[in-house]
Amino acid sequence: LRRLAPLISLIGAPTDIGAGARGASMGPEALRVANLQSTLEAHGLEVVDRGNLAGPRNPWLPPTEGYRHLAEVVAWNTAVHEAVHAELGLGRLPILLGGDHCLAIGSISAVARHCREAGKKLRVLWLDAHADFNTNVLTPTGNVHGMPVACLCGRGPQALIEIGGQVPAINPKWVRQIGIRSVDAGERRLVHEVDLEVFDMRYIDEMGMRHTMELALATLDANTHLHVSFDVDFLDPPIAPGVGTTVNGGPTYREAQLCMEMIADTGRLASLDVMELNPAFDVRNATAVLAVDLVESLFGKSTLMRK
Ligand code: 4U7
Ligand code: MN
Ligand code: MN
Ligand code: MN
Repeated sequence: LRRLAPLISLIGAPTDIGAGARGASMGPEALRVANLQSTLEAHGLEVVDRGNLAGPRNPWLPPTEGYRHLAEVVAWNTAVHEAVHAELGLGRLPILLGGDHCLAIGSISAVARHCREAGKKLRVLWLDAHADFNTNVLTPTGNVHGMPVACLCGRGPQALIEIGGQVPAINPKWVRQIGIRSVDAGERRLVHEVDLEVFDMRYIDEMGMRHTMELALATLDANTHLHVSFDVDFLDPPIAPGVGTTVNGGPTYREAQLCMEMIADTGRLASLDVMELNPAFDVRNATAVLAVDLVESLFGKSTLMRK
């Protein structure tokens, strides 16, 4: 029995409020210019572009109590939370176009709230060079884009951790991180303390992307909502220069494609973030085009027709 194609909603969040470099605010438009909507439509998917959310400008200030722009980060995440939750309530599949990765707090807290209401299990795949598990005392920068996973797990400022109406929004056991290769010293201790399941680049080197994804996707069932939070800096910098925080030694084009194809094969993908694309660092929009190519694979493109 063929499942009905999902109805997709694009939600732009044009801000770099949590980032360490300006420019991720231009990410949503770069993904549109790279033909995200028509690329998905060519696969028979119905896609509506809800346009961009609005929020405060970036005041570009140093940290206060370990956070940069906390009030503005809360405002943006509240807007993202409401927009993502509304799309899920309509039975649609939201794709959040970032924007920096702090916005995953709003997005994933909305997904978690929806799962509670719908009686679904949640699995979060976090594709990133970074663990994003800092707190205000551990962070070397104060940039909240390095803190979203910790906030979602209840380690963060009250105003951010309570956005989804339940603290913590998620259990760390629901998360699988893939591609990690930059973790700060204090952050690493906290990752171990909560026993976060991390498939770092060393693991992918030794075991391969196929085995990694088999484990990361194990124990999904028909009642699982699968959320993918795709930080574009997951990818190897030479193929994806358009990000603010490159880290050498990421997945190759083929490894990233396989990762996306294996997620598509589960048929469980129900929400997606495409984050941290920074056109100010990009070369002729190539990173945006690559991100669209990978999203296409996430929704079932593959080179040979499969049954
Ligand atoms: B991203 C960093 F110190 N760990 O906390 C920090 F290295 O969303 C980087 O994954 C965080 O891009 C990167 O500022 C956040 C830094
Ligand atoms: Mn990230
Ligand atoms: Mn990152
Ligand atoms: Mn980044």
